[in-house]
Amino acid sequence: MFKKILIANRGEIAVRIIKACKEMNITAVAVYSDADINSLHVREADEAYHIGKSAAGESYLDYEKIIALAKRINAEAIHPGYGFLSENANFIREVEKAGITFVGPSADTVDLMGEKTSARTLMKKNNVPIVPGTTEPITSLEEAKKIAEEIGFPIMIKASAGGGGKGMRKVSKLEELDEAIERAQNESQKAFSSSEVYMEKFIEQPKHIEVQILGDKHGNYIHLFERECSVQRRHQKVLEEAPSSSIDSATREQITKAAINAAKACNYYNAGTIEFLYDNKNFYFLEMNTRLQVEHPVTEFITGVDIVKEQIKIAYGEKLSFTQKDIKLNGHAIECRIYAEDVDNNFAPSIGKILHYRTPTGPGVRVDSGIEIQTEVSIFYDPMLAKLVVWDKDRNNAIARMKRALSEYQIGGVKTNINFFYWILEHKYFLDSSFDNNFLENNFLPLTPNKWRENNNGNYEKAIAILGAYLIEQENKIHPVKLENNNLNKWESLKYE
Ligand code: MV4
Repeated sequence: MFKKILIANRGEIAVRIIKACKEMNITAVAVYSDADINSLHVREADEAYHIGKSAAGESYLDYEKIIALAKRINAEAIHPGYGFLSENANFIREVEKAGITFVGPSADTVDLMGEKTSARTLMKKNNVPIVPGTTEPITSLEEAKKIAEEIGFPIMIKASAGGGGKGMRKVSKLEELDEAIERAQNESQKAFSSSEVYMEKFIEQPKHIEVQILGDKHGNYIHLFERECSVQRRHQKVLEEAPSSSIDSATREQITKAAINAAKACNYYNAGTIEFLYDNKNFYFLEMNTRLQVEHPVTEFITGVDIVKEQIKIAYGEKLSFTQKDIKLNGHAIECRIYAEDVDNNFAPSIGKILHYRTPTGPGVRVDSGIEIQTEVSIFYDPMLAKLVVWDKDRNNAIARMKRALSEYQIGGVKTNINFFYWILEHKYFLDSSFDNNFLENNFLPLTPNKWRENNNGNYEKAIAILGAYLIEQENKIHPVKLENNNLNKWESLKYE
């Protein structure tokens, strides 16, 4: 097994990967920017190295610096987490050129799946249902008109190089098509340096259902069932669950089979996710995410598989140690993404220092946190602070458990969306699973007085904050994080005056 892995990320996912490394007896190496000098991932790692300024472009995205560091400290592998460099094929190529193992799929697979028309072509060939539309970029307006009329309006124009909701445009009638295509091409050129766009039929009120897969480097594949990810706002997921309560077991069998076909079609290895749109009748391939995803813990809860450890074993070249029939779907898991944001102010990011922090505990509760008391939540990175994940034997019990866990979550110093989750968890459409991808946009009106507001667990006594501040100050004194070797019990030498 690897002896040392560099984690090219920050926040909760860096912490998550560090924990997997420690359990596997692998030295976990953190990297950090100016803004993250005192952050949790640095404290938890075995070693931590400063890599640059707070802006991600000058630190977490600076892959030459990260690869040079990995070589200098003899890290044998790099785990990219999600975001940042995780789906950058050029990065993967450079990592491998340096003789370091990338914990993820091959650069060629990432390229292939990143190009949406080539992905659609491949899926169609391999019995994975795609959204009706073109599998080639649009080259002539005349042809585009003909195809659009065949598909039927409304249609969606999408950038070949886009994804995750970026570079999409809905067109409702033929007269709007010419201008929409030209605009989409211009926007795509600006955003992705490629003007290629293609067309899909617009799927009305779909759900977003995705399937987790694992493939090893020996051609073995398994799926870990699906996740329901329709509760989102502006393409940011807010709450995810596994399994989806919208599909029956026959559909589950088909969609997971399609996902395995998709993974095989692109010679996938490591952990990956195939996204589908589901309109309560059919499901359609949307795109493949060639990385570990934020919401992987709900899948871990219902299958008992540690996805991050599997990623590391696969990267090392091990065969999958289980087959499909070893994987059983057990119970129900829900994840709430805890963001530092002001729900009442159009979900604007809320920055500041964490003055009080107490996380939920108890049966079936998991908190993947990137923060602790005294963490400075800055403008430089995504405002997701933590993920609260619960498991119980069925959906109703999991919902009740999530509400209990939310009531225990105490965060002081920044505004959070904690209370907002009561609104979701008590909404009729959530409870009866009739929500779709527009659930929040269509139903949440922040200005009306809502019951969720009454759960006012965001404000804490200043005294508690001051005590917490004192304790962390003491820790800083005995454990300056600038030390490159973190491997000491920092609490042993703590002295109270
Ligand atoms: C669509 C669609 C309807 N029809 N494609 C948004 C994310 C990106 N991966 C694709 N997206 C969509 N593609 C067709 N042909 C609606 C969406 C969509 C959406 C999809 C999943 C979850 C949330 C969404 C929110 C808005 C739009």
